[in-house]
Amino acid sequence: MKISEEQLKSHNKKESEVHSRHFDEIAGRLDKNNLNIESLIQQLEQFQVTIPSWALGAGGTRFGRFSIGGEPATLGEKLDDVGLIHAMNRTSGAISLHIPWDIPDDMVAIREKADELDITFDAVNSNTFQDQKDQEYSYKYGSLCHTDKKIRVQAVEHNVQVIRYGEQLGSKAITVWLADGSNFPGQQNFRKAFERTRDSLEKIYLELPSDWKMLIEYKPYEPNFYSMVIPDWGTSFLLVSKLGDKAETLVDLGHHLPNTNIEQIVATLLLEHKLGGFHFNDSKYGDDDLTTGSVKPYQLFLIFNELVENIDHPDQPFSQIAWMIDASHNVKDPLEDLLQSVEAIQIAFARALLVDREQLEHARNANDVSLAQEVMQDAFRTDVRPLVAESRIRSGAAAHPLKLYRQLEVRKNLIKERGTETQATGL
Ligand code: PSV
Ligand code: MN
Repeated sequence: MKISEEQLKSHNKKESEVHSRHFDEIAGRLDKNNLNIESLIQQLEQFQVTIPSWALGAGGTRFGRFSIGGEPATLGEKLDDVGLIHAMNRTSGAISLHIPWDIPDDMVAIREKADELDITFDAVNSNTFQDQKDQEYSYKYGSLCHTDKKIRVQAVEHNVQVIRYGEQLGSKAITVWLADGSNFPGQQNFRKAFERTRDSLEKIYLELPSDWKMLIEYKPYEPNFYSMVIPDWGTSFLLVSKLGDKAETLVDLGHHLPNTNIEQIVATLLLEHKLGGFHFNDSKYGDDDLTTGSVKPYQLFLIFNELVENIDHPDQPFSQIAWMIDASHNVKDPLEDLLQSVEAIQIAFARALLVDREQLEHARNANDVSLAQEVMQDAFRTDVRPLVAESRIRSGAAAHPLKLYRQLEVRKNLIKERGTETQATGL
């Protein structure tokens, strides 16, 4: 299924009266506060959020999975789905591939298709957390940290292969997430596991093309429950600092223990120029992989507040940060969920752009705690949806992507095209 320009235009025409009223209202208000609305909208127009290839089908838990129907069965169909999202929001012009779930069998055809849909390839992801059918050694007891050199070599070679696929696709980064760790006290020598991991990462790092980055994720638990080799941002930071300039930390919002101050982690990584990117999602308890902004929108805003405060820093360019979603959809239509996530991220960004930085600085210096809170919450409580919609309309997208998605009965069409039995690769 493709969404035509006529369909977008006719949707926007129907929405235009209500949209103009809402937009004029907020534009007038912001104008009075001396905010440059044009530059704000331009920043929103330029902002892109990458869609993960593994989040286009229904996810599952270890208790089962409920099929959604019309799921993309091939990488080509996954690109089509990202194309649909991008046509509706013009903010999702990139896909992040997970190898070996999404190995392109025909590289030329896949690149051509991506070009047609105006989609680029963001970071490629390696997978040493699952055993594959044709794999010689098992990752049951770890990969890059394994006690057995043969297994470490196999895992390093896999990561190098992922880089090679990425080069052919035009990617510029590899994201490494390790499930390595231990389930019981005494099982693993922490120091040796760390050293072996560092040595393996060094070998992968040496294979990076000169204009590439290596992004290293961290996660406190799961699938190992006693210890993880890279459990937190500090350990990731230690590794990326040892590796070199091309290595940076990736912050997956779900990879923190409850109540961790993620915005403070973001601030510290920005200070050290080591913030490589994000995996956006939301959670109540752990790595719940829920729709971004659905549970803790204020936290998302506070994260963007740190990012915007640093937006003009030459050593950590905002445009170089990898903005990616990492989510799983158990009860929602994945495409609806992704549209909602992207919009929540745009809303958080727009609100952060509204923060009166001068007044905030003044409040901080004067230790005026109440005023500092007022400044933050004034921005957070502003309904910026008309600004986000305006930026979409100007870039040729839909005023209300989710509304259009439903009006066009996209899922029904996908089921008609692909059937009810297809299953996308991923977890
Ligand atoms: C692990 O929980 C993770 O966040 C990593 O990014 C993986 O690549 C992805 O999820 C797999 O679903
Ligand atoms: Mn992740």
